[in-house]
Amino acid sequence: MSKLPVDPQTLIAEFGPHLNYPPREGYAGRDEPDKVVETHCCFCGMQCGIKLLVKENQVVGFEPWMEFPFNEGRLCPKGVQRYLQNNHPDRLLSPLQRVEGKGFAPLGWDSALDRTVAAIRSIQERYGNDAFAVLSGVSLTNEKSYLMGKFARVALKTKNLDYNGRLCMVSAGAGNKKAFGLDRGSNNYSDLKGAEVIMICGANVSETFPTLTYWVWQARDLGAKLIVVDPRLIPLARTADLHLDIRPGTDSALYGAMLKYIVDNNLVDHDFIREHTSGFDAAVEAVKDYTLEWAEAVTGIDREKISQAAQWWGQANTSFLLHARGIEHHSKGVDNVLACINLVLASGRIGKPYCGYATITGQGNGQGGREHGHKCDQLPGNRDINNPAHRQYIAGVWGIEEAELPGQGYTAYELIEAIHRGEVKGLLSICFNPLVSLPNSNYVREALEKLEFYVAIDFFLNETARYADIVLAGSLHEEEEGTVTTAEGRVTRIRQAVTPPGDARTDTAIILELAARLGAKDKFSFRSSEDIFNELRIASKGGTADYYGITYEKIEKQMGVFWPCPSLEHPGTPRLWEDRKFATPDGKAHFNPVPYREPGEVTDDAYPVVLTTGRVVSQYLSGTQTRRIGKLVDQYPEPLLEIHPQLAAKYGIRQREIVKVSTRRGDAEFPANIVETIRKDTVFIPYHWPGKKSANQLTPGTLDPVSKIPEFKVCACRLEPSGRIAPAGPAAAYNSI
Ligand SMILES: Nc1nc2c(c(=O)[nH]1)N[C@H]1C(S)=C(S)[C@@H](COP(=O)(O)OP(=O)(O)OC[C@H]3O[C@@H](n4cnc5c(=O)[nH]c(N)nc54)[C@H](O)[C@@H]3O)O[C@H]1N2
Ligand SMILES: Nc1nc2c(c(=O)[nH]1)N[C@H]1C(S)=C(S)[C@@H](COP(=O)(O)OP(=O)(O)OC[C@H]3O[C@@H](n4cnc5c(=O)[nH]c(N)nc54)[C@H](O)[C@@H]3O)O[C@H]1N2
Ligand code: SF4
Ligand SMILES: [Mo]
Repeated sequence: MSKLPVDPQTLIAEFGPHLNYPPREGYAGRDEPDKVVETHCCFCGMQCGIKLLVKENQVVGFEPWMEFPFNEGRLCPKGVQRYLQNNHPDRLLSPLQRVEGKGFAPLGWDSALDRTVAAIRSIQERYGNDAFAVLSGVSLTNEKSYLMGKFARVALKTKNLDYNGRLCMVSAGAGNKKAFGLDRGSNNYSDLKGAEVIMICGANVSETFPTLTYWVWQARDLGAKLIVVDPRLIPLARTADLHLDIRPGTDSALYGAMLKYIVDNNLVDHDFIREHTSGFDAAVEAVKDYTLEWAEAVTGIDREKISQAAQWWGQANTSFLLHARGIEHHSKGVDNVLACINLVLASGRIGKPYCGYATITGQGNGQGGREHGHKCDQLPGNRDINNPAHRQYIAGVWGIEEAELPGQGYTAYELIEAIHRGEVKGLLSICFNPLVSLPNSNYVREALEKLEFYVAIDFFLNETARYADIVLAGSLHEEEEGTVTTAEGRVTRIRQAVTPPGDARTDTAIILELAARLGAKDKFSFRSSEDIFNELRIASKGGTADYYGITYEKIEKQMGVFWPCPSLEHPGTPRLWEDRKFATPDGKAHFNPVPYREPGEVTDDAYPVVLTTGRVVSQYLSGTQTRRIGKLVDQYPEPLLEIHPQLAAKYGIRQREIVKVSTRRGDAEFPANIVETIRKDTVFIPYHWPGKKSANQLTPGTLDPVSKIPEFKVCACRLEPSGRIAPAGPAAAYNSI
């Protein structure tokens, strides 16, 4: 054996016995990859840059991509495991058909597509075009999102198309459009660094957007004050200057009282308000009675903390306000968003260096996917399907008559209600697992059972697809070319690293083939993802989300381009509103009055405890992908009920005792995880699991009247200890944060 540079025993003593050094006899070491592909993580809206290592058309590993400007090589626990999906043994390698009583059997592509098209035709002939619905998802690229919108309206000719962003980004989208006329975070995240005050509302940043934490910490290192609004002492709140431990469902009361405080204490920017906004007086009038005492009673936050937060916010020279689903998943999600925006506008600190506001986009392409037309009320470029001029323009791009373009259809949960009523009889879903992710899952299951025909496109057999008649084996993020738009509004390139395994096909190939078989081949003659993107550019031209000046080449050259980018010469727009010209019809930013309303369901004697739901760092959404990755499962293998020691003591609940949680929808059992980091009147359950472990057996179908987002973040529940202690697993050691 050759002479070792360092004595192995010293190394083992220093680093422990896990160290594989010196190499085992005969160990060849890792092969060099055939290629290294610069692309992005497939999970959250940060879309961190990553390099995938490819050997023999399989993804075999990853390396950090240090040059990508947002994450500079940093990745979270999901990002470093994402590469394990391409070769996963559960991958769907061919289409499947359901064989009654026997599960699923493989099927050739021709038969699968023939059966699908015959079923669509039969349903549409008997019940009308709108009886066949589409549910799409925004883990899909911009190209596929655009394609799904066009496919539903032009090939299927149905109005009933909606997407999983309905459970995610729509409250923020509606609020942003009302206030600014455009739906995008105002600044890129490097502007966080120089903010004097950062207020983060209902966003568990360290667990849900871990790489964003870096930019917040940069600001803290430079002396910024950090205010966190969350019913739980989340990891970020532990290092905050102020943690506002809010009672779920009461955010608009807090922001209303803060607005009153800064107005009463003359801490607002009068010049900005006068010159660049409208509606200030009405917004102030709506909160005139929202005293600190009142706000304390409603929100459960000490009044001193509320006034301190308002003072810091009012006095700052630079600031950034961020929020996520904690304030948006409510029957007043849009109100909460508007109440935050009112605070930002009153401060005048927007559209300047280190002054910004943003909702933090959730899904991988939650930003681009909400702009290019697979929402029931929207056309590409974030155009309005009810606006005659917008309809005319898109009909022109698609080569159809305006009258042929369907109108507004049902939103995602309303579609489930329409299936119950018998109005919708058939469904195609892609990139969506509604049985796990929609509220009131027992009701959703009954709807799936009522469908005459259901076809799902996925690369894993998710829980909803188990109810499908046909499952079409689709592609993973790294198996197709395309673009996504990150939470910052930066359009980036997704590169194809490998082709889909086995007989699986790219999602695009599947949709194009279905369109052709439905008789619309002439409208779907794209030869590549870039072809689709080039049509999207034209379709978005002149819309608020204008991508016209963005090309694949420009994205490569600039390492991403921020929209709006209206012409080929335009460099893109990392920071919005620097010219103070807002995208509203009058060019001003709009304040909106936000009178306080109670949540859809409040506690009472029968259901005395507040239940809220959300995420953990190692699992992603409905869990279809991350529950298949061993290390992520080990980190948090099952859903636990987070409960404060005092509330646990009140019901005699012990650590890891199985607790029956009941709501008006149903009941479910979860082991208790007793933590001091949650309010004493609130319990929290993460929602990434299906069936009997699903938190959505408990959540209500109450929707925001404007955005139609479900109220995932607050309902009333009852707790009963079972007397049984759950066996200790790895989760026992995991104290949530
Ligand atoms: N690890 C991981 N990361 C993810 C995802 C994932 O599934 N797993 N999903 C991605 C997606 S699609 C999304 S949308 C984002 C979601 O990102 P977040 O919105 O950060 O995640 P949640 O856990 O849903 O909710 C955030 C926080 O809201 C708090 N909260 C609950 N009720 C209220 C309330 O009434 N008011 C306030 N102020 N706070 C409240 C909860 O305690 C929780 O800490 O994460 C993205 N990133
Ligand atoms: N109780 C509760 N419920 C919630 C939430 C909550 O906080 N609490 N959060 C809500 C939010 S914010 C969201 S975003 C939703 C998410 O809910 P879903 O969108 O239903 O969750 P996903 O797990 O992303 O399901 C997507 C499916 O798409 C597949 N998929 C992913 N990428 C691709 C692709 O490129 N091509 C194809 N063909 N398939 C793909 C995955 O394998 C998976 O089966 O859940 C919502 N539900
Ligand atoms: S922060 Fe989001 S995009 Fe980045 S590695 Fe983690 S899951 Fe992937
Ligand atoms: Mo989301």
